[in-house]
Amino acid sequence: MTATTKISRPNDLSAFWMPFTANRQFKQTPRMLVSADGMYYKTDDNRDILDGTAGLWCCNAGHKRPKIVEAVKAQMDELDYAPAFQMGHPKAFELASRLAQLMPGDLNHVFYTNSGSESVETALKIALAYHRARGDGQRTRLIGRERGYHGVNFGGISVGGISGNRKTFGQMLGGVDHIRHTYLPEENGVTRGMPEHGAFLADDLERICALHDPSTIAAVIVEPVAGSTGVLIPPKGYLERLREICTKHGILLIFDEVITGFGRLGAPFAVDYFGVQPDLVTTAKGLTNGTIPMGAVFATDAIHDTFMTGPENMIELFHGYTYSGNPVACAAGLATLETYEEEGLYEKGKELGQYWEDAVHSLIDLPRVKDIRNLGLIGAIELEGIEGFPTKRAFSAFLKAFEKGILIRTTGDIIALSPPLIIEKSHIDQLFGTLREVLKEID
Ligand code: PXG
Ligand code: PLP
Repeated sequence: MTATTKISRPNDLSAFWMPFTANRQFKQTPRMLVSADGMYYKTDDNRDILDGTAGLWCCNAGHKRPKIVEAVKAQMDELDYAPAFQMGHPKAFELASRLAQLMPGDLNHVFYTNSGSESVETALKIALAYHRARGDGQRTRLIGRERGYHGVNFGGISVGGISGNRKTFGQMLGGVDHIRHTYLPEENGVTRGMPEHGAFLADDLERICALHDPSTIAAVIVEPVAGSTGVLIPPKGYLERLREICTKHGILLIFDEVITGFGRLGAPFAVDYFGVQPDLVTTAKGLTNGTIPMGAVFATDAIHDTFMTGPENMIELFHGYTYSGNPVACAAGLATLETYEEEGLYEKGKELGQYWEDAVHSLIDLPRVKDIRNLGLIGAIELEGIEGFPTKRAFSAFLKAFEKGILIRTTGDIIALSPPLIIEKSHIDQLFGTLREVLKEID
C-alpha cells in the first residue's frame, strides 16, 4: 500500500482505541467520514452530511479552505519541523504577534501548546509560577467551577466539574475547589441569549475565599460560556462580578476560550463579546481551523513581565512542548486568521445571530424538549431523559440525524450545535428542518 492509497473502509477496526466513544457499539455500526468541503462532510457511502458542529467546535471557517490547505502544503515543503527550545523560526513569532493584536487589552504574550487540554495545564502552571515569582508563593489553590470542562489532563479534570471525567481517575490535584455552576433552570429556562437572573452566582467565589482565605488562592478558571457540559450561558453581570472579586483578592482570572475563541460568539473572543478582561486566556481548536493540532495561552504584560527578571541567561519558565509553535501548525494558524478576517467570520455570529436564535427556539413546541439556550452561533436543545437511561434519547437523535444527513453533538441528553461560521440561512433551514423531523421520530 502506498502512502496515498485511499482507504475508505478499513477491514479491521480493533486497533484504534477511540476517544470518548462507545468503542464496541461504534465498531458494530461504524460511521465513517471520508472527505469534507465547506459546510459538508462526505461519508464512505457517499452521503453528504451538513456539519452542525464545526467538527468538534473547531472548523470555524468550514472545511478544505484553500488558503489553509495551500499554506500547510507549502510549509511542509519549506520547513517541516524546528525545535522550539532555544531556537526559533519566523512564523512562530509572526503568528504570536498577530494573535496578540487580535486579542483585546494587554493580553500580549502567547505560549504555544498543541491542544485545549495542554493550554489549560499551561495556564494553571503559569498562574502558580507567577505568584511565586512575585514572592507570593503561598497562593497555590486553583478554583474551577461545577460543570466546567477544561480538557482531560490531570490539572484540567481537577479544576473541571464533570463527574464522569473525574470519578475513575483517583485523587486529582490537591488544593482545588469549585464554585457553583451557572445553570438555573427554574428562573432561566428557555431564555434567548444571556439570562437576566443569576449574577449573584459569582458571589460563590466569596464563600470559597472565606473558607480558604483569599491569600491562598492563585487562580480561578471558567469557560465564559460552558460548552462541553451542555451550553450554559452566563447570566448578565456574572462575569463582571467574578472579575471584581478576583481583582479585589489578587486572584488571577483565567478564561478558557477553547470553544468561545475565534468567532464563535460573533466577536473574535469572549473577552471582546463580554467586555470582561481576564489575566490569562486559553485557546485551541479554531486557532488552526481544526486542521493541525495547536493551542495558545495568552498572558497579560503584567504576568509575562514578572517572569522577565533575574539573570538573562536563565530559562524563565520551565515549561514547553516538543511541538510548541510547530511550523506547520503556525502556517495553518496564519492562513486561518487570514481566512477569518477576509471573510468577515468574526462578525457572522452577530449578523446571523437573530436568524440562528429564532431557528433554535423554533423547536420549543416539540414534545420532550425541556429547555433551549443560545448565544452567538451556539445552540442547545435539552431533552427530557428516558427514565433510567440517561443520554439514550439524545444519542438516538444523534444517530437518526446522521442517517438524515446532519451532524449534531450530544452531551447527556442535551443536543449542542455550533456550526462553521460560514453557515448560510439555507443551511440553518436544513439543519433545523431535519432536526425537527428527527425529534418527531425518536422515542
Ligand atoms: N477547554 C474547553 C473549554 C474545551 O471546550 C478543552 C479545554 C480541551 O481541548 P482539547 O483540544 O484538549 O480537546 C475543551 C475541548 C464537545 C467537545 O462535544 C468539547 C471539547 C472537545 C471535544 C468535544 O462538547 N472541548
Ligand atoms: N515523554 C518523554 C519520554 C519525552 O522525552 C518527552 C519529550 O521530550 C515527553 C514525554 C513529552 O512530549 P511532548 O513534548 O510532545 O509533550
